[in-house]
This record gives sequence, C-alpha cells and structure tokens, in this order.
Amino acid sequence: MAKINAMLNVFKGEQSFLLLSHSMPDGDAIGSALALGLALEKMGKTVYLVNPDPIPRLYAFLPGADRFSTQIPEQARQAIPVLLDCAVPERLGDMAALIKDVPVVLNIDHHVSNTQFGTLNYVDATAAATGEMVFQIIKQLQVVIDRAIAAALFTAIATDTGSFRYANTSVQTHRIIAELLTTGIENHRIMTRLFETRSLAETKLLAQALNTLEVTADGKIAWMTVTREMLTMMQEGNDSTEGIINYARAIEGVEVGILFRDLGDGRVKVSLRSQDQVNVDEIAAQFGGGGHAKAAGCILTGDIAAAQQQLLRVIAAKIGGIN
Ligand SMILES: [Mn+2]
Repeated sequence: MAKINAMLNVFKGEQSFLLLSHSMPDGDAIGSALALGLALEKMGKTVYLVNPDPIPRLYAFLPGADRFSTQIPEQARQAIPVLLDCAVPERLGDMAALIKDVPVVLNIDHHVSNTQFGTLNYVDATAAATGEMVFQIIKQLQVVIDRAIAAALFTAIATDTGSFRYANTSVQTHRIIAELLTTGIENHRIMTRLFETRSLAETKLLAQALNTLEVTADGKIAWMTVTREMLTMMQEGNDSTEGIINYARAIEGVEVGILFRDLGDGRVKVSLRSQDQVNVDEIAAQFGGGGHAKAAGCILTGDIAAAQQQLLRVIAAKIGGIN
C-alpha cells in the first residue's frame, strides 16, 4: 500500500497529468485512462489523454472518448506522464522516448510481465483489468464516481474479463461492478455495445476471416488470417478486428487460437488466445510482445507465411512439452 500512497500524493500534489495507454488500444487501455482522467478533472487537475492510435469506433459511445488525441500537445510535455495498462514503455511506440528523461513517471498496470519501469509503480497482476486498479485509486482519492467514470471503468473491466467469463474474473471484480452499477449506468446497454454490436464491414470481414481457418493435425492450434485486401473495406480506426480470434479458440479441442493480421508495412500483428494449458504471454515474449497467460500479442517483421511458420513451430513445441 505504500506504493499506492506515494502515487496518491502525486495525484493530489501535482497539477497536470499526461495519461497514456498502449497502442492499438483495447477497452481496458481506453477505459482505465478515461476514468482516471475524468476523476482527476473532478479534482481540478489538468488532464491530457493521448494514445498513439485512434480510439476504435466501438468505444466512441463512452462519455469523454472524443478527448483522446494521437499527438502529445506541447503543453503536455510539462505534465506528469502516467502509463496505464502498459507492461513496458515500448507499448507506446515512438512515444516511449518521452518518459526517458522525466523525473516522475507513474506506472499503473496489471500485466505480470510489467518491468516496473516507472519512478512509482502500482502493479497488481491479480487485478483482472487495469480498470480495477484505477477504481481503487479513484476511491482512495475520494472522488465520487459518476456515470461517465463508471461507464469507462465498466468497459475496462468487462472487456479484459471477456464479459466476466475469463478465469481472471474474481469476487473483487463483481464487487467493483456492483458498485459501478449503483451510479445508474445501464449494464445491458454497455454490454450490447461492446459485445453484441458489429458494423456490416466487420461482419463481412469476420466471414472472410473464418474462411481462412486452419487447424493443425492434432486439432490443438487453430489460426485465421486477415490480409491487406480484406481490410480495404474497413474504415481505418473505426472498424476493428477485435473478437475474430475468439472463434479460433472456441473450437472444441483447440488449445491455442491465433490471428495473423497483415499491417501492410512489412509487419504482421499476431494475436494469441489460449484455452487452459499454454501460457501465450511467454510465447509472445519470445517475439518481443507480451500480454497475459491467456491473451497476448506480438508484431513480427516479414510476411504472413513466415510469421505463421515461426509461431506454429514455437506453439507446437510448447504443446508437445505439455503432453
Ligand atoms: Mn488490461
């Protein structure tokens, strides 16, 4: 608790904060940064919300989602950087350089692989989402949680727990959610937006991606591919490929689901989802990425065929080692 207290003193004592979360942001990256930003503003602080990538349309319904910028405003260079949901500063891409020579960097994260890169670190790998940790910070700061903050935290936690279905979902998770619901946010509306709404383009992409499905002979690894051509109908920054990978993992008998996405610049984004036995965080780490035991990702240089070959070899070796 000493660590969080030192961090709380910074939030109370300083005036302006630059809130940063990882590139290609998910619900936790967006929701936890937004909730903390809104809470700090209620304390009269100046807040800059920045992400290297645009906020996917999926999250545009969140009050304050339009506050995110993809550039760091000049005034924000004097602000205290706060990194949320980043295991390593490199998750910020080029923006990672920003925290090199600053006296105070706050690191709030739930990845087990977090490198404690901050000058103050609040890292809790037992938290299902960074949003759960931000909830605790806001409570400690004695800021009243309003609907906007509650919606952001709800989104952070609901997405990182796969709508409260993953193994990381705890008693604590449900207690926090219960408290958020007392603000009057509508559980079913947010859940529908997050998990039951897909644009036509995303639905057509899903159909094409399912057509690429391949499975290893033992049925334990399933993978899908999203090519550059498939993405042409998608609106950059609006439509997302989120959720496609779950179809690979959901196949009976599959231990690891993989999605290969051509980034179009000679790089391939690899998303990994594990059922029970394989720690995909370790696999992603071998390729310079990371995440959690059951959900992780990495980016490989080269074409899709080469990426597939490398990943399948490493995963097959892991699965062989388990049996
Ligand atoms: Mn997270």
